[in-house]
Amino acid sequence: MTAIDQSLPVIGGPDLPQVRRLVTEIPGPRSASLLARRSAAVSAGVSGTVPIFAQAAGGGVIVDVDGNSFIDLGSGIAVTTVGNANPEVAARVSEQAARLTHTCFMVVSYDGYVEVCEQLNRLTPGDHEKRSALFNSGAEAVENAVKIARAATKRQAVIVFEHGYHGRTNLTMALTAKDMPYKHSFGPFAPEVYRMPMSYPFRDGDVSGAEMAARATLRIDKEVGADQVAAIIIEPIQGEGGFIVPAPGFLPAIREYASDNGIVFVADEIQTGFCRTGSWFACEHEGIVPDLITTAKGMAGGLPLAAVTGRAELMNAVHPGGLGGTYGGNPVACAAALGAMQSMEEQDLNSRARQIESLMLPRLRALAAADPRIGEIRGRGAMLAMEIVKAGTKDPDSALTSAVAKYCHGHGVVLLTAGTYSNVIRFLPPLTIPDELLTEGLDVVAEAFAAN
Ligand code: PLZ
Repeated sequence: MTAIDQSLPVIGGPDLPQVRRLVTEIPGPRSASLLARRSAAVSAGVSGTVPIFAQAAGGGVIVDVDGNSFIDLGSGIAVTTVGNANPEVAARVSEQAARLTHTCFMVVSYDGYVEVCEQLNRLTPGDHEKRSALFNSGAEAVENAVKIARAATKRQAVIVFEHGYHGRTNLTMALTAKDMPYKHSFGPFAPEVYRMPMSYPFRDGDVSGAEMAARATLRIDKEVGADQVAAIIIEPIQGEGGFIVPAPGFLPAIREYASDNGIVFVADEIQTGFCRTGSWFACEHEGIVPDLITTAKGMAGGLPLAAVTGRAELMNAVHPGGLGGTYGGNPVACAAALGAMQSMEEQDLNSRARQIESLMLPRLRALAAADPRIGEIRGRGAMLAMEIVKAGTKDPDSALTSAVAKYCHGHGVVLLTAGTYSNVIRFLPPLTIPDELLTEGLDVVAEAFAAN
């Protein structure tokens, strides 16, 4: 059962046939049998979205162990931006794995770590002097951003926003807004975390970004005290919260408030970063230069790697030895990141993300115009979403949302949902997906609405 079936693709990447093709019911017999083993071996606390097991993936498809080929509109939650099994990533990973797999950067240094930091310092917004530190997961990067901000400011309070998502560790659960499934029954949570109102144009009515920012900063002044605040952490476009793009002016006003009050402004670009929104970082759309930026996901083409990058004086304010971890910046993950960044630059994936936006938006807007249950289309680049409501209202319809996703999963499309109210369908295709597959994926989404 564990042996790879040689009649199915054993090499993924862009050469896989770029087709949607179902050859069994979903799940097929091999996936069904692996699902049974999964539930007998894996904690029930770890859930699954699409009931298949993957065999190979690349371009814009995921092939399962029964030979079904799915259109991938999720990129493993915004990770395989450069395509699954990207050839440059795979080549560098195998070269690195054959040379050395680990020394622990805190014990013996290696060049890949330094080169990734150089690239991060170069690519992130702002031309000030920067430093970076590498970690394993997005949550770990966010935790370390808080450590750095606290050490640098000698303050403790951390400001986050409604609908925000920052991870599943104890501190990052405290930073995350949503109870189910992320926080429920896992408290107590870390103290000194304060949640402020977020600009959510679809639900705010006619309130400008500046007004929403003033609501938040007045509350910081009154409830926390600006001079107590170490960091303000915000996703420039909220990911798990439902691809909420704040009203223009909101982010710049929060950024300015942070500067005026000696608060470290942290942009969590773990989901939005690395070409996803049509620029290297989503902050750039409003000309924001963060003090610290957290990155992960798309940066390393599928290998676990995360980073904090920021002003040298903040990053260097931590005592020597204060940051680290056994695996942070593992050489194989760094090799993958260098391959991924090379692909992004060589293939100009920022332009590709903008092309994907112009291909998808008219189609999504036409669907919304014809169906009152689609309340809003929003997002940027290859990070687009539809918010699903009961027709004629703004009441979230999570049942319809999951029915649409389920229909897509049964018809050869990997589709993800999101949102505080679990009523957002989100599109995060790999930027290597061919146009025809993207269009076909949207055809299936349209069928899903018609069938529900
Ligand atoms: N910050 C903005 O999007 C991860 C979480 C999926 P890790 N988002 C996907 C899930 O259900 O666990 C994320 C993010 C933002 C931080 C994180 C955390 O990154 O690598 O999952 O720890």
